[in-house]
Amino acid sequence: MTREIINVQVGQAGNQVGESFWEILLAEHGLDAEGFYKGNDPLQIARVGVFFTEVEQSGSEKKYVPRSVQVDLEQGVCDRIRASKMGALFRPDTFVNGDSGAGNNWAKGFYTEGAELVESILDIVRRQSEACDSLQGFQMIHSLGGGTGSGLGSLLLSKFREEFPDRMLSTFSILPSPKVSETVVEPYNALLSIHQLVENSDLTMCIDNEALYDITVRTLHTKNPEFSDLNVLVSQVMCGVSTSLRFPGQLNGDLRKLGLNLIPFPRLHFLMPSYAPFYDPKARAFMRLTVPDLTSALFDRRNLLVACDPKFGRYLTAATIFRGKLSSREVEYSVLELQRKNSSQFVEWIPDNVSVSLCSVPPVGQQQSATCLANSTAVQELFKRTLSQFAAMYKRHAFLHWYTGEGMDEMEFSEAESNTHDLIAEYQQYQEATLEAEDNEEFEEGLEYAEEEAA
Ligand SMILES: Nc1nc2c(ncn2[C@@H]2O[C@H](COP(=O)(O)OP(=O)(O)OP(=O)(O)O)[C@@H](O)[C@H]2O)c(=O)[nH]1
Ligand SMILES: [Mg+2]
Repeated sequence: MTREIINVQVGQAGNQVGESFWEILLAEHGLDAEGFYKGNDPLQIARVGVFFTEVEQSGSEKKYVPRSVQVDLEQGVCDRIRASKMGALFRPDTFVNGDSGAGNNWAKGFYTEGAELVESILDIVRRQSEACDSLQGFQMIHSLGGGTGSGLGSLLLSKFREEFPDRMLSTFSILPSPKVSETVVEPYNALLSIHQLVENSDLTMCIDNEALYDITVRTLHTKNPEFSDLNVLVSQVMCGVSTSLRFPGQLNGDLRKLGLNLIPFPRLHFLMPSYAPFYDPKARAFMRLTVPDLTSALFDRRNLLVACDPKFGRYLTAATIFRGKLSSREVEYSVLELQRKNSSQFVEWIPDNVSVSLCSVPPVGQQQSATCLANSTAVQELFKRTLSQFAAMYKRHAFLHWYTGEGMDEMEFSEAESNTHDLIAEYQQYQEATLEAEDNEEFEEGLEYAEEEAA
């Protein structure tokens, strides 16, 4: 039986990243631009139903279309996708557009412009879920810096939670960076979204534009990266992350199992993806990575999609997936070795906290690759960065009238601020937690203190 996922892409970043994600997915599953299977490896097609719906065709050929909804509050991006070579593949009745945009305002996405579109989006989602054998959950692609992906995206998550309480909700959430965008209110939009994600998402893969920019400039030697350059990285990583969901295998085969292995505490579900190899296309011919090279790259900050240093935190859990014709024994050994040599970086109170899986199908055009999803306490750096940018403006109530003008209560800003404070404190507590009992008492007290502070 197929356990399906519904993809929902919201706003400009969501749709642009989604476009490259689906393009790679087609290639990996041997589908042509019209959705017909042209491959020759049964592994490619075995679990194609997780992300694609089979459509009846006259004749014997089967056609596969993405199970996806494309949402934006402006026309432009979706129109461009409709007109692109990918455009023909999405069902025309799965596009939902407004025309006024959310103008970088989270409140417009969540409370006003976006709220008007919610019912029509839910209608499509309901129809898609009814056509499923056994829906496992949702995947949302969106940015947190603008108004639509962040505001309407958050609203949609809360609606999914209400209507599908027992399905998994996962997000690929793109965090803003001043290196990539100059809009001043992005920290507001991002923090308001984080506040929602803490409650309404089960698994959030944090994709940080700051890190994407750095990798593109430093590793790929692209001088002035554009969104399309960054999105190639994001979609590679998304394909890596979803490998265990899309190909047959034992480990982490669905979103719930992935969540079970990675999330020790419900609020701490913000994962940092890393990927190897990122390469300069010009140098590609000379690349040949050994298994230990791949492994150490996964735990190297330069391969991480979040601009923070994992060395300053500790790994609660991690899931690695290696692709290509690799020896499973060698892969397991090399991950264990890495943990042994860096044992202080992995919390000792979760034994065996790094899982390893192997998929023999490599990414198209590559011999081998590896992806890691890490639940590391170092992710607090990302929240600290966003929080301090938020707090600087909020202290003076700058730009607040744009939000209250949409009917938003100022309280929501302070709630978002204190929720994020708590989140950072929780990561810090678990970073310092040890096996010993006396420390644990202090630890419990610390947590209680943090809770009282929050109340
Ligand atoms: N990586 C990446 N980031 C993007 C892309 N497009 C926009 N961003 C970032 O996303 C944030 C802006 O959000 P958008 O997705 O453009 O906004 P939106 O969701 O369409 O919302 P509004 O346009 O405000 O209604 C900024 O931080 C941008 O740097 C993209 O294609 N890729
Ligand atoms: Mg937009």
